[in-house]
Amino acid sequence: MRSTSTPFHVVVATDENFAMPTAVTLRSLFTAGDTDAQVTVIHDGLSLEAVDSILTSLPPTAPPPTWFDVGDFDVRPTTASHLPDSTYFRLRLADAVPAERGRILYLDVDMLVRRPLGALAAVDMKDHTLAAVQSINYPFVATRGAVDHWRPLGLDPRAGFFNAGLLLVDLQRWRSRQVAERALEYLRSPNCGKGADQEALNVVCTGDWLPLDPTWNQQTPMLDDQHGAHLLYDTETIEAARTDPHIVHFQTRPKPWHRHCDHPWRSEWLDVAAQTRFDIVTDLRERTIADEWRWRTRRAASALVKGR
Ligand SMILES: [Mn+2]
Repeated sequence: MRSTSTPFHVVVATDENFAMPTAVTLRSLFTAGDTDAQVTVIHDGLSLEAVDSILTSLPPTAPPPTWFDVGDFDVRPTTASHLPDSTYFRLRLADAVPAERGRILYLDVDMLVRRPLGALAAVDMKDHTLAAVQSINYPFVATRGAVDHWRPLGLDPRAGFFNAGLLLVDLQRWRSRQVAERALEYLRSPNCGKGADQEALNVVCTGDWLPLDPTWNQQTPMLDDQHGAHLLYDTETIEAARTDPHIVHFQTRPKPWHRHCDHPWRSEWLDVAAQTRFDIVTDLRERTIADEWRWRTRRAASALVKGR
């Protein structure tokens, strides 16, 4: 059962560039059945236009989200990262919601919610700070690229490593264990690898997270048989997460808003996108034309340089 009678609280983090996918993720959340979900959007100064576009992309009956501006929250990890700065905003999630909230669900904005989240909201977290889905790419702490300095950090190499795209968070434990502060400290330490805040959260919460069924965070590598999902789950569990996931995570590029995306759940994402204020179909068409021109220009330039 839910620990409180208040509606489920969902937190997302975004910036101006991700306004459109944010609208799609939130629209999918309400469409999938969580019509009374409380939403907090963490951002770094969205334009009024972006805020308005996200707001008007939601069903008219949806409770309006609250907006939390991280201000000059400046995370400078010691290692260069391929990820957008907004990935670090999730570390502010406990500041962004009212103190009385027991638990919240953090979602990446490259996710498509397909089922109501009530069962997730009610999960018995068994005194863990987080519940999350184990990473398929980096299933264990000692997997190359997960926590490369696990030995000096004194971590169990065989401990699981989670994907941080979906986090069910016990806020009281998150605060009392100073998860955000310690994650920031790790990000600035020489041991920090390229895994950004996902790595930091795994280091800080190692052994302190409850593994969830993969249907709650269908990671892209689950879609084929070459990526080790079979080392973690039985065939039935994998099949269910593949064919009817509760949440799809468009984890890798191209994202569904990029051209050349052949992800099997893209068309469903586009269906939801079509219900938002963002004209993604026109956008994709224009981008296709722009890319075509860039390609032609590059080819012409390289022909000149190489003389052929
Ligand atoms: Mn993601």
